[in-house]
Amino acid sequence: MKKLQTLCVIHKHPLVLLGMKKRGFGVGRWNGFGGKVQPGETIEDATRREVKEESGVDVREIEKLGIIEFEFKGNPEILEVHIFRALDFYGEPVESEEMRPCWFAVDEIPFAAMWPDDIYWFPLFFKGKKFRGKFLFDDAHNILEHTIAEVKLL
Ligand code: 8OG
Repeated sequence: MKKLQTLCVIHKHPLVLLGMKKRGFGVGRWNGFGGKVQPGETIEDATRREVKEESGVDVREIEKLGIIEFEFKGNPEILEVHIFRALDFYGEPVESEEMRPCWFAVDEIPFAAMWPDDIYWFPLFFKGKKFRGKFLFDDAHNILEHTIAEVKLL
């Protein structure tokens, strides 16, 4: 079974807006903003809605740069995460119940406090490359297997 998820990273060079996840899946990690796609919603609309709910800002133009599938050993569910870049936003970031936003320099991304796959694809993301990948994790969120490749089309 596949579950669609969105993830949006706001990249206002040389800074990136990340949020500290305060609860739920990925708690204690810095990440972009995103979540589940609701029935009847496009992936792009879900991305904009989640960014607004979690960070307080509006993103209009978003570009899909990646699709990554995540699997956890022993769990049949596959998370298909659609990863977007926003080069601009409107409003001021504010802390929500789910996320505490903070700006980071692109060369000071806190990979040690992020999902372990992020270090594999953020470099492609920053170059504006499109990519596809798959990661298999164990229960402790160690990467057991992975593929990541630049693609022309998503
Ligand atoms: O709604 P929920 O809290 O479940 O959203 C989870 C968010 O986390 C969603 O934006 C997708 C994102 N996400 C994963 N796995 C990974 C991952 O391995 N790396 C990153 N950077 N984000 C992930 O679900």
